[in-house]
Amino acid sequence: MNKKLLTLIITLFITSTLLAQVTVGQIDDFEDGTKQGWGIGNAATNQPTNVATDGPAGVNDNFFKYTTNGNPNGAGSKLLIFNKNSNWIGNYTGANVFGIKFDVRVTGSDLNLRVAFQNNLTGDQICTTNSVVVTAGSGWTSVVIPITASDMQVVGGSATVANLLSSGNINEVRILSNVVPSWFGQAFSGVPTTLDIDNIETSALLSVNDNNPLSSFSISPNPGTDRLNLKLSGFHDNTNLEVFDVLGKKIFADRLTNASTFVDVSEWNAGVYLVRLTTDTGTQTKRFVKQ
Ligand SMILES: [Ca+2]
Ligand SMILES: [Ca+2]
Repeated sequence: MNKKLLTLIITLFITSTLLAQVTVGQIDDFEDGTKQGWGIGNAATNQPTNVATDGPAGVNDNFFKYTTNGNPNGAGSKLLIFNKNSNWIGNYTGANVFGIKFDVRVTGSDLNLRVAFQNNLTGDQICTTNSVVVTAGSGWTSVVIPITASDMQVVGGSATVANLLSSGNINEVRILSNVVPSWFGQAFSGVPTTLDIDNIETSALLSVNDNNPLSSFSISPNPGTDRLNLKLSGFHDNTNLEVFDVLGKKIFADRLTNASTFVDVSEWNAGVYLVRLTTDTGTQTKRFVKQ
């Protein structure tokens, strides 16, 4: 084969592979009338649907609806949806995806929502350690599920969470309800439970509250060598600072007493760190690179 043509084909292949990967800010809003790759097992007869109106934005806002069949087990009984589309696979750490955000409405049973991932090469599985509780009958609610290495635990196989998140081999994402971290959703026996969901988005910034006072917290310089300067738009009591390394190990923790502060990072190893601020109203995480 012609060398130039071969190079072109290889370049196109690499480009298309990169384009297919998960990216920050991608949103499944279901406005195209499809399920955008979200689904449940093929064996179930109660398949989810795209509903054309009554989403979080009201009239004509499409959303994804799944109702469990109320059976104690088997196809269609578990509160679990998954996606294997190319835009949901890849390297979440490398893509700076630290959270999964979505709008959700629940009827039937209260849900303990979690996000789980699988590595297709090893079969290893991870799930978020803490659940986000959504009460049945409370209408549309916005939630963010943090998915950094410190937010998740291994639920199948022998991977470490950090390695799986950065492996580039994630081939399946799940949104599920379970009282414990798991690769599987729980069945609500006898109680058909409905999950309405919309605007499923990958997020670089974690905030459980859009009015979060932390929304303008900044880090500088980034990358940095000696000092990590932190600036908050406003100061709130009970603001805790934690820093995690890329393996999810907490390497620094402090309670802030001021809207602007700094941490001496001169002794830290070069690499990527996650800087997390937590107040009574929410949590936000940013990425810091030590040179
Ligand atoms: Ca929508
Ligand atoms: Ca629409």
